[in-house]
Amino acid sequence: MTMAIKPQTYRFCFGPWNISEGADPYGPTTRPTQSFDWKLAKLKELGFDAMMFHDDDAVPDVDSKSDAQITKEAKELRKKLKDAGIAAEIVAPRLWFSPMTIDGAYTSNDPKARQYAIERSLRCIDIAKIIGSDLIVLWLAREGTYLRESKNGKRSVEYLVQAIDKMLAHDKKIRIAIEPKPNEPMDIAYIPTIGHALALASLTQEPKRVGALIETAHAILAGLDPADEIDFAMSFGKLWSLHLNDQNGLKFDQDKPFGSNNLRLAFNQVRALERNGYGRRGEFVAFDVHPFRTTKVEHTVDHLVNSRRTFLKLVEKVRTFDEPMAQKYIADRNYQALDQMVIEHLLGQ
Ligand code: XUL
Ligand code: MN
Repeated sequence: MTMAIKPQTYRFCFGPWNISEGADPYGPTTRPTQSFDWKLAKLKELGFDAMMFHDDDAVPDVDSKSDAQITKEAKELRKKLKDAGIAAEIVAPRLWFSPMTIDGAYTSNDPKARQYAIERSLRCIDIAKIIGSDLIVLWLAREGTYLRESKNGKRSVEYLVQAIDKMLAHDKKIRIAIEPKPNEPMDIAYIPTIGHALALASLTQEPKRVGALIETAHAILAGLDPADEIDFAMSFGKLWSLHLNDQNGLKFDQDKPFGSNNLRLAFNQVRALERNGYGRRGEFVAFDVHPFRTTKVEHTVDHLVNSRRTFLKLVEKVRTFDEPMAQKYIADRNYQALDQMVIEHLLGQ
C-alpha cells in the first residue's frame, strides 16, 4: 500500500518592519509608528506563527549597548515571544545603517569598517541564539559598488567568504541564509542571484551551513522568474527561508502584496514550493511586504492578511490544477492549450 503524502500546511511570518509608516525618499511618513509590543500582539491576533527580526529590531540601538545589556534585552524578548507563543524565524544584522558602512560592510575598502561589520554579525548571532533562532539572514545591502573601479570584485568575494567563515566559527549550530538582490541601494550588487549565493556558499569552510533566502521582488529585479529561483535553490536543498511579495518590473524595490502585480508568476511560485515540499523541514513562509503609502491607519496590516489569503488561495489553485490534462497537452506539444488552461484555471473557469 502506498502512503498518501499529507498536503503541506504552511506556517507564516513577517517582520516588525513590514508594518511600516509610508515614508519614501520623497516624502515623510503617512501613518504613526506602532510599538513593537503592538506589532507582536497584532501578529498573534492575526494567527501568524513567527516573527522575523533584524538584530536591532530585537535589541534597539544595538551598537550603543554593552554585551551584558544586549544579553539582558534579548532575554526579555525571548520571554515576550515565549509568552505569546510566537517563534523567532530569523535574525539579520542590519549592516546598512551605520556611518561605518557607508562604503559597504564586509567588502568596505576600510579595514575598520570590515571589522565593525564582522563584530556586529557575531553579536547578531548571539542575539539569535538567545531568542531561539539558528538562522541568520544576510541581505548584503551595501556589498557592491556605485562605481566599479572603486573596489576589486575578486577581493570582495574573498572578504565575503572570510566574514561568513568567522560567523560559522563563532557558533557551530547556526546556519546562514544569503538573501540576494541585484541592486538598490547599490548600483550593482556582488551577490545578485541565488546562483551567486550558492556559489559563494561553496567557498566557505562549511558549505552545508550556508543556504539562501529568495525574495520575489529581488528575483524580478534581476530579470529572473522567482519560481525558477525557487526550483534552483530547492534542487540543492538550500531554500531555508522565503520573502514572498511582488514587484512591477525593473523599478525601485516595491514589496507589494503577494500576487498584486502578476498572479500567474505568484501561482508558479506556489507550484514550485508545493512540488518541492517547502516547509516540510520547518521552513516558514514570510511576507516581506509593505502597506501602500496611501494606506490609512485602520488598514495598516491588511497587506499581510491579504498576502497570506492570496497565498492560500493559490495553494488551492495548485492542488486543483488538472495535472493529467496538462501532461496530455505537454506530450502533444500543444502549449497554446496549456496556456489557456492555466489562464482559465486562474480565472476560476
Ligand atoms: C531588502 C530586504 C530586507 C531583508 C532583511 O530589500 O528585503 O528587508 O529582507 O534584511
Ligand atoms: Mn527581504
